[in-house]
Amino acid sequence: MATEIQAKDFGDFLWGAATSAYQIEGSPAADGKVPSIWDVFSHRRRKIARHENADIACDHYRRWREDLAILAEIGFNAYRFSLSWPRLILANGRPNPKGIEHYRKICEFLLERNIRPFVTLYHWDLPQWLEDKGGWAYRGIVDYFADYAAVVAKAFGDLVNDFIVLNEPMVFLTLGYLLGVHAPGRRSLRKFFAASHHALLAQAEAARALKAEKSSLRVGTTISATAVYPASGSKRDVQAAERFDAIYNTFYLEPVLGRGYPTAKFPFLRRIERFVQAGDMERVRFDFSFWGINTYTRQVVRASRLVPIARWRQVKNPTAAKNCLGWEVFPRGLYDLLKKYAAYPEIRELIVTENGYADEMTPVAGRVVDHGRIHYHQQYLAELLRAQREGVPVKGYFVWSLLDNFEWAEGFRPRFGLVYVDYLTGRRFWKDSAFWWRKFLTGQ
Ligand code: IFM
Repeated sequence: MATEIQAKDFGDFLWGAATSAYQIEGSPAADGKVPSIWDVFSHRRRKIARHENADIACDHYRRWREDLAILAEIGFNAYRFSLSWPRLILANGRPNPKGIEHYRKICEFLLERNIRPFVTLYHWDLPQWLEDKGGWAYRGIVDYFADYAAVVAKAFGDLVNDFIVLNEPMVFLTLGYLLGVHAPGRRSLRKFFAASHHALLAQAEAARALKAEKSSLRVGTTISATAVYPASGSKRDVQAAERFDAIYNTFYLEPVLGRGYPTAKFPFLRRIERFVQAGDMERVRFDFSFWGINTYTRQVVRASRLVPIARWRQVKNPTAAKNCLGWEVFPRGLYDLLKKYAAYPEIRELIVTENGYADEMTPVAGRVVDHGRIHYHQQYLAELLRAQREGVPVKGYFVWSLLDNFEWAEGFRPRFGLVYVDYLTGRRFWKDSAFWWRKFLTGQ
């Protein structure tokens, strides 16, 4: 039974919570920080629900001690957070000592409490000065990103052993460069394919730059993954599910493993080839220490001639449990994904770097009774354990998220945190799920 599992069943395991800089920090100009694409985009008209922005967000840049003390009290032994590139590198390309000092203090605080930092280099807050040169669609970004990674390795390599290069390339590239609903708000197939290829080149060069500075570092990266199932056994539906899988689950993985872009499953993706130069497919390869999997839901797809390019449509299950964003709760999907990725012989270690549940619950008499979230984690953990027992090398699980935060174009309404944040007063409240996690991890 899902409710009976215990942390010790998972053996020597990483238990963490995750956050990202732009979603929680606020203080957009503190200590010399330069603007990011999200600082700019969130202030454009009609881009973010209710005209919200993350200028203040959780005010975590100033309140980080309080927040990380909660993380420690819950009993996590790992913390995944992202570095803000525009806090660390100034517009003239020079490192910003104040930005470095800020994140060093965070790392020291974590290490003093035996919490292992997992540091993401890029969780979507590209410096605006680089977007002005073309952003990810500009090939020169590869060198800028590798230089940034070298600065990161020098600045933090003595404190941090686990780095994650990119967070969810599929998401920031499709939403930011194809559909225009995330920063930088571009809508162009050409830019999308160019940006996708450059992101993979940059990812591998950054990984090499980290290793060049300190070869013992563990360098991983994170992809978004959605278990996908055909709506029927018909050939057309099965092929639709394969196309979905190619773009959502393997496009940003297989080239890195040396298998090339998955164009056989989705021939339209061949359009990326015009951006591939001699030697590039060798350059995008990197032997990552671990692959991070961020997953929340599943998709069921049916073939549809009416939908251009993709030629599938999603089929919703009206009776399924869903989060407040309409994402189906489907724990079995985590098991299926872990098995799928473990089947690649090139992948040695998997970590669930994000998994969580969004609701809109608010405190009543100081208490947030978020039992939907507790149930979600229990069910997903049971599926993870099942995969682990069948030999999948999955070594950790990070809850998204420690705190309620800015959910990008959706603004602050969906709340993913174990800790409720009152955005008006800044007050933090432990939700019932935070107490559940403490009991699960520490027995207290
Ligand atoms: O909030 C995001 C996060 O930034 C990236 N992964 C998915 C989360 C929930 O949508």
